[in-house]
Amino acid sequence: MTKTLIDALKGKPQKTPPVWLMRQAGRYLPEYRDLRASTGGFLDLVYNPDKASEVTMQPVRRFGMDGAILFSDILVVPHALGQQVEVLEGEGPKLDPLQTPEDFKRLSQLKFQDHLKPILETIRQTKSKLQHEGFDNTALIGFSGSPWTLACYMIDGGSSRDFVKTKLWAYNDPNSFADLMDLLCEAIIQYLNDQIDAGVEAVQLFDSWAGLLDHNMFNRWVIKPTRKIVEGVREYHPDVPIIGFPRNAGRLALDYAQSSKVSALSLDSQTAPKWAASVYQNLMPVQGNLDPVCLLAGGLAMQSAVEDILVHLGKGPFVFNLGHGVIKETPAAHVEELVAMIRDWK
Ligand code: 1CP
Repeated sequence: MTKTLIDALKGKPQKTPPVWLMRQAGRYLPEYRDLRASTGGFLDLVYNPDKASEVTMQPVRRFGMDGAILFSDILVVPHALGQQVEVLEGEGPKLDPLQTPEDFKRLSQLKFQDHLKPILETIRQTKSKLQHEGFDNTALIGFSGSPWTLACYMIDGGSSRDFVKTKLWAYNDPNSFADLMDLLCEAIIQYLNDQIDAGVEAVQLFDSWAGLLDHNMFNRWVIKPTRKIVEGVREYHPDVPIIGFPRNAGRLALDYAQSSKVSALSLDSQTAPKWAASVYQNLMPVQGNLDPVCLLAGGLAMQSAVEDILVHLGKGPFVFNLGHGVIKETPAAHVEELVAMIRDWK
């Protein structure tokens, strides 16, 4: 049976646009906070298939989303390559940063697939829960961070506004930086293919920090590696849609749409829906792009922004989403209202 989300991502307009939200599982949901409180660290939750599949199901059960995004994190990839990763309460991720090309020797693909087995088990358990609970139209979405965004965390060692260390490395020593990117591309191709074999029906590549690069760097470290990954996944799984999310890339997102070969483009909130309809939706299906703060605000502000998105993008191949992840203070009632508005829209 075909699912509306997958059909939309393959270019077929839907009468009612399918909807899912980035970070739809997380701290804004009381049931997530409960489960999180009964588990040690964040990564313990991620590597526990029983609990991670429960968390994946939470927003589906509550709101009836058309997409269930695997509950995990982009940082499991550097972790599986042997880098030390912690996610600290209230502080975000901390990694033992790569400081010289010598440090690459600490990374290895030897245990990569073994390390990620619990996540593939989460996928299998989630598929079975979706089926048993009657969510026949909900598609399971897998994901990875893109090489550039992963490199940002691996070299800077945690969150940053500008990831200067990573950019400096790419400017000063592009050859060793290319070695790291090649290793990441290979690992990501393997990981996404494994996720698809385990049951995900679409995948998203999160390039959260794509907007930090000038046009030359963007081409070399965002577009080219993305195309390589798309080709590496299509070789084994030609029919599985691949959504690209080059966040804050501005005008460069058009180059990405034209050259990266992704199946669909996830838009950040800066992109005007009317413009996106004429420029991007002619090229490929689009996904997006309500401002997460507008969802937090709710009320009239949210209603008019949602209307604007639906009027301009809703008739073409389109998936409703946010321009970035749900903010943790967001009332669940706003998400409920949002989903109802989309379902009622004609
Ligand atoms: O204790 C907690 O609950 C930790 C908070 C948290 C959560 C809920 C982290 C740590 N990761 C996640 C889940 C997560 N991360 C998902 C789950 C599925 C869903 O969307 O519901 C996904 C897809 C991600 C992806 C992710 N992690 C990205 C890409 C998307 C984005 O937000 O830009 C990035 C950049 C990360 C790194 C990361 N992990 C955690 C945090 C707080 C961050 C962001 C740090 C930063 O802003 O630099």
